Amino acid sequence: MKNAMPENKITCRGSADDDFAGLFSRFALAGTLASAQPYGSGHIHETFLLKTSERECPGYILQRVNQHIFKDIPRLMENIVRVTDHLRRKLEAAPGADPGLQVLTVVPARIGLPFHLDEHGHYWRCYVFIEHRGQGDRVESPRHAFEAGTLFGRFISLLNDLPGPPLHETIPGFHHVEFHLRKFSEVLQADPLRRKAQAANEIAAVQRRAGEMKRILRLGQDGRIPRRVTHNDTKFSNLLFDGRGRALCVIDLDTVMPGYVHYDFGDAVRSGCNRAREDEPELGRVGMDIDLFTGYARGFLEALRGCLSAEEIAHLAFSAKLFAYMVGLRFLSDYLAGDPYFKIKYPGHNLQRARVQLRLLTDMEHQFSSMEDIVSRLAGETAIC
Ligand code: ADP
Ligand code: GN1
Ligand code: MG
Repeated sequence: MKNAMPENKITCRGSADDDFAGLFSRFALAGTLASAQPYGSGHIHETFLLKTSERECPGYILQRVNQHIFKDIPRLMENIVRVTDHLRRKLEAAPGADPGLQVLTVVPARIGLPFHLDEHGHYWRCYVFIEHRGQGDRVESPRHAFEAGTLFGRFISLLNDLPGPPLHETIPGFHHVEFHLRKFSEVLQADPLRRKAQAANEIAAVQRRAGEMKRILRLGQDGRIPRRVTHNDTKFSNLLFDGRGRALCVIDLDTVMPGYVHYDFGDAVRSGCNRAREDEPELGRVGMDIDLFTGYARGFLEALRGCLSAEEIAHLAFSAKLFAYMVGLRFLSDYLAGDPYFKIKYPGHNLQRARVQLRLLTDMEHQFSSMEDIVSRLAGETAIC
């Protein structure tokens, strides 16, 4: 793991014009604004750490929410308020829990809404900054992977009884592989920047596997696996860790909505069990660490003991391949389209990210029977319903 550092100064768009003092005054914040700095390495929003002059006041995370990706921010924030309220209520009743550190706290705007809409039409939101010592960008031990699995598994289990209507779908088709394949075909056809030739191998790798990747979609369509409330962006960097390496809090709740358990298992494995970074330049270093996989699977299955069906468990190992594939496909489409979606730091960044995912997928294919054995052994150690 590495400490959370302000990394995205280069890609921070539009921040120079933002009036942080004005924004600070719009939210129900305690203290006096001392500084505002770009923060974190997320690919989607413009994120800032706000510090106050008073020692006793916490820091805050202020985000300009990406409106190109999230089309209905009031509904998105409605989801987040429902989810964080529910998690907080559950944790308040749990002995030894610390909801202030373990759940995101949304700070409302002074007019009472959970966001602020500025005069330029930008949506802003604010969270209490959670003190942490590390993020899951690099996972160094099976113990950390276990911690991550426990937290993401517990997230699903705590939200199993979320009352009320289904959450809003904040990005339609977010994990619908056919939808992503259609977008890919369109951009390939148009090839607006004439980038197709540089990505010929990756394009072929995606096309070759398109059929087999529809498995989870079909299981869902046939009603063989249940819809649950899932996080849907279980990249390890969306976990905060404390100084003792314990996973504290799940962050980045924009995509919490109905999904399959496979989404949270698969995305976490492809992000956290890779020996290399998501944009590793040296492809020879990319590969899935089977010990990290085992650690993650153990934590996840233990946290969901008694909750998952045999059918769900049977496809967990496959979901890791699906997410290496689908995230690779999305990076590749974004590269071909001219990088409108994921923030980049250099022109071929998304192509390199796609290469890493596809290399990881190939390595998972080699290790697949071991992955299946591990999941079935660990699941056998936990009761299933
Ligand atoms: P993105 O969708 O762009 O990844 P995130 O919501 O994940 O946006 O936030 C970006 C980064 O900001 C995170 O990776 C983390 O470093 C930091 N962050 C977000 N919320 C908090 C919080 N409440 N406390 C501490 N750090 C946070
Ligand atoms: C984005 O928001 P962030 O940086 O945690 C993306 C995920 C991708 C990931 C790849 C809303 O995650 O789906 O898997 O990048 N989030 C969204 O790094 O598209
Ligand atoms: Mg994030």
